[in-house]
Amino acid sequence: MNMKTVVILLFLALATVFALVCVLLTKKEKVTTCVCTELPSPPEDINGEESNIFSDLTEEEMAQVVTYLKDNLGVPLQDALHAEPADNCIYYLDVCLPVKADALGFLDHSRIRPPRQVLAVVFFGGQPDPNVTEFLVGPLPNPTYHRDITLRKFGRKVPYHSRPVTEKEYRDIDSFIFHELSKAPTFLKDCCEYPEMDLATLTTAPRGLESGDRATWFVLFQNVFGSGYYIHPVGLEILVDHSSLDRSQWEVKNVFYNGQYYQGLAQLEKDYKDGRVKEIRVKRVQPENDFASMKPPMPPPPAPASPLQFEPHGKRYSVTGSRVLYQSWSFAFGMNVNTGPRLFDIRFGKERIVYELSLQEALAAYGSDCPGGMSTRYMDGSLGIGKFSFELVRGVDCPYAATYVDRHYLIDSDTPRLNKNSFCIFEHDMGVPLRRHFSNMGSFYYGGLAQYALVLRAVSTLINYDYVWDFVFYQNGAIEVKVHATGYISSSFFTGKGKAYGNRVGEHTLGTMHTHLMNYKVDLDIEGRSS
Ligand SMILES: *[C@@H]1O[C@H](CO)[C@@H](O)[C@H](O)[C@H]1NC(C)=O
Ligand SMILES: [Cu+2]
Repeated sequence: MNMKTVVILLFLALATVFALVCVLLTKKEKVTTCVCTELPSPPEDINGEESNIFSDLTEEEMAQVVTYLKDNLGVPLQDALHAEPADNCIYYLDVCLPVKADALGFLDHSRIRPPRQVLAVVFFGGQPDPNVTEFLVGPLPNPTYHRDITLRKFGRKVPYHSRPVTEKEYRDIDSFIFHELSKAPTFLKDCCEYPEMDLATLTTAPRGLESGDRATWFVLFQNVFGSGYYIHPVGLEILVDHSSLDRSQWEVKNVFYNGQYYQGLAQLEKDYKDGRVKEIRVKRVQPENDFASMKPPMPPPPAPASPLQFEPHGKRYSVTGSRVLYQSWSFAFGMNVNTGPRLFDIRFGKERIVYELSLQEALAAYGSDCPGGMSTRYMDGSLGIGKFSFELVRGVDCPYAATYVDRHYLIDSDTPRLNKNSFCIFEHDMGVPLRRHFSNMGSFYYGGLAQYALVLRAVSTLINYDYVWDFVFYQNGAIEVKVHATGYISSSFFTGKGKAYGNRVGEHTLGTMHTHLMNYKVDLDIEGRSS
């Protein structure tokens, strides 16, 4: 089959959105990151730089809040890294930005600096009526209060079954699935050369169709070392009900293999032995014929080095903490562990033109003739667009000379983790003039302006996909927001009937039809806040 069809690099020149033709215009103050009113009078801090009211939490701040919560919630808190569903644990922390009026009061009207506060999301699994609670914790650096803001924010209790799946729960589900596989040894030996073949599971979402459900289709793939296993499905999919807080009560609700459903793996084994399963033998992929490999099949021929841009007089922008200055531009930037990159207080010249410009969600909806694929509607904000924003490779992910910035996050664990060099900032020649005119009518003249722009970039790897998030600042006052999607496609097993749902990209692989939707919040404040 054709290599090109398989590969992987989807240059979906998606969603090139100019901020001035915005996706979403939020002029109302109703939308706030979290509820931070009714504050005790905060100590005035005159030392911090202006923009740091928008800064992400530092590693030290996260540690302070973890310690505070452990000492003050009055219940034992397990580390989410090891917590069972029936334990209490901190799920994640994020800075709780001040409401806009307080932020502007401070920035524009020399009012008091809003206190630095934290949103702490806690899973209370260790009580008769488990729930998810959101606390406002403050003020940093030495927290003295925590307030339950759940009811005010959501208007109801947040049900425990709706909580996101932690890394620990994924590991436990995996052990559960591999234990279940031992119920179909003959079938798995014949279809998939298992256990010689290394199998891996892939989650899907949503985890049910109605409130209360917590059951996920896991799709099995051949795990090839150094390869995107997303395009090596073996045909087996398993619906696991992991709603019980007692792991020994988890159940296989359904099994799908090559177009047929079975009640469980023991049933599949029995039906197979009785000759009622149409099995397709999937061969173990060898490294030399692995169409999913990122390794070139042969070393590239020697070639002169590729062009590089250089900055003859050094950088023409500066990055101080979370604030970037570039020509007439100034903005603060950060990363929400769930929703991804966020920018605040974007000024052009002396004026603030955007209060907030932030990614909110990336959604991908799939079609397939296999249950995992056909039910998949990923909402990546629930997986962690910021959490999965990993290290950028100098000279590939961003220009060689870019400035790289680290981010810490705290989710699924009590220990802050470091995503090194996960933002990059660079000024670049855009390769096309901003404007030009050559005249030979009436008189001869030429006027042109070379175009350079400043780019803030992060890349999130959400399972198979890699989304390149760009925020581009042009000399003429335009802001461009764009995303490139690359990485691997998502796939289903090719059952013979799959062509209505995508393209056959491998002997057993159906590249499934899908659509992407990215949602940004843009709060424009051009010429003041009222028009
Ligand atoms: C959730 O559990 C916490 C901890 O026990 C409790 O303080 C809170 O009131 C509960 N929330 C609701 C809405 O029941
Ligand atoms: Cu896609």
